[in-house]
Amino acid sequence: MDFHKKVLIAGAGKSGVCAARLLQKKGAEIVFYDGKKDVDVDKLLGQLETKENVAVVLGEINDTILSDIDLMIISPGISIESEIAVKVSEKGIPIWGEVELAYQCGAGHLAAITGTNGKTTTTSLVGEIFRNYTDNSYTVGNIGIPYTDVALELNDDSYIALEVSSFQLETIEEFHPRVSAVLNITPDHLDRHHTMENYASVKLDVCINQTAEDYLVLNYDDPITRDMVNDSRVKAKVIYFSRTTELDEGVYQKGDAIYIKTEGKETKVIDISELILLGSHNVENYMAGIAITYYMGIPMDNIVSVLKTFKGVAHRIEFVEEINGVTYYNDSKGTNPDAAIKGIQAMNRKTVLIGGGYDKGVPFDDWIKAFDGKVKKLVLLGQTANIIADTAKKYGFNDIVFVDSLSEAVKVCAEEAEPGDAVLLSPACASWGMFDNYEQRGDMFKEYVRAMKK
Ligand code: UMA
Repeated sequence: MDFHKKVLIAGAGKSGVCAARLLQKKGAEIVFYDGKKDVDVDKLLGQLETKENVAVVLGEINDTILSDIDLMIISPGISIESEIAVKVSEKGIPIWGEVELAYQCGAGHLAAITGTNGKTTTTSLVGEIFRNYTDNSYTVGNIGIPYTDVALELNDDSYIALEVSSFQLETIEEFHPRVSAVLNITPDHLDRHHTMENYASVKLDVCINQTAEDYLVLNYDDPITRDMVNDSRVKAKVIYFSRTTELDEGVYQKGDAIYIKTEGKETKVIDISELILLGSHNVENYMAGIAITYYMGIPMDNIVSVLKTFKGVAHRIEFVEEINGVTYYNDSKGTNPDAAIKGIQAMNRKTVLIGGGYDKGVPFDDWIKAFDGKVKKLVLLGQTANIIADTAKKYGFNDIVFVDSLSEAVKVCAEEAEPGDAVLLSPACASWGMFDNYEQRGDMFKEYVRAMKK
């Protein structure tokens, strides 16, 4: 596609900056827009290839600016129902996200991974398996490195492990992975997608351009993803993974080992005791990773050698320190109730739990029910603090402390926890509003914890 066009980039975060850099290399003229009036324009422009042919609009955008725009690239942080996106779409201007833009400019063998939870761990595992097979491999997307950042380095031999969020899937057109995966669906981002049906549906769009030559990996144990096979958008061959059922084809747990069955032939892949990451949710992530990479054509030897060494990702039930007999865990990536349930389930002792954050309009009932007598104190902060407290009280849990900041939360936890206890940051909410992202929240938590050791 010829990109000698005038492109409106909505959102001056890293997704927008990388899109702008790519488009400048392709000869585009850029109009940057951000709703935040206090964006540091010098810093923003300093990150671009050139300041020439770049305009920056902050706060309101007027119709004159939109009059000669050919394409809009929207950051995943901005809703497609936002005023600017609606205006642009009413003018018939195409709206893409970083995923569509990078796909149209890139090349290579693409595996796209979505779902509510386990995306980052699975994408990271898939990326490491690709790297074990070839140096020409990339791990990008919602995981934190925009796909657009590497698109122009890709060639036909590249292997790309792409984590895709529901927001990024709202704006795809030609995006076509060789293998796609929907790992599971539980409530998340309902403030943006409104209903579970919409949310699940946009996730399945990951396969919308796939053909019978491609593969769609689905979780057999999740009723929503299992039924996706019946959706008319699914043209790809469906490969299931399951912890509970021996499948006719796919990857499954049988006894204490993981097996793969293809064309009726069953092969043992690995004993679960050889895997480093604990928890049944991680067995699912491993199985998804095996299915994705196998159907991407990676030899089983490369897959198994990475399975034995893969240590997971930061901010996901990450051990931080043991101080005065109390073990601190950072699960800042527990950004929705289902992810946070996995966090609390992984604790094998009394736990002081830090929760709360940005309100995505999801219910907290199942998370509170998962406390299972393990949570001795719930320390709450952020927009959802009162909503969570009300839900907890409904289930008879009253050991709640409200705090105004993460540093205060860590202080309270240190006072409340006794030797042998755990302190767990697993907020069940996004970090937005108080932090830039979950990484910053997790890093700050680790910093406050480590400061107590000095
Ligand atoms: N903004 C507006 N108007 C709005 C909303 C936002 O102008 O109505 C502006 C903000 O002021 C900000 C920019 O848009 O300057 C958005 O920047 P950002 O830093 O929030 O986000 P991006 O750089 O666009 O980062 C995105 C993803 N962020 C979100 O989806 C919110 C990152 O996913 C992703 O790693 C990155 O691109 C690269 O692909 C993070 C995330 O939280 C990890 N994802 C959600 C999740 O995993 O649950 C979906």
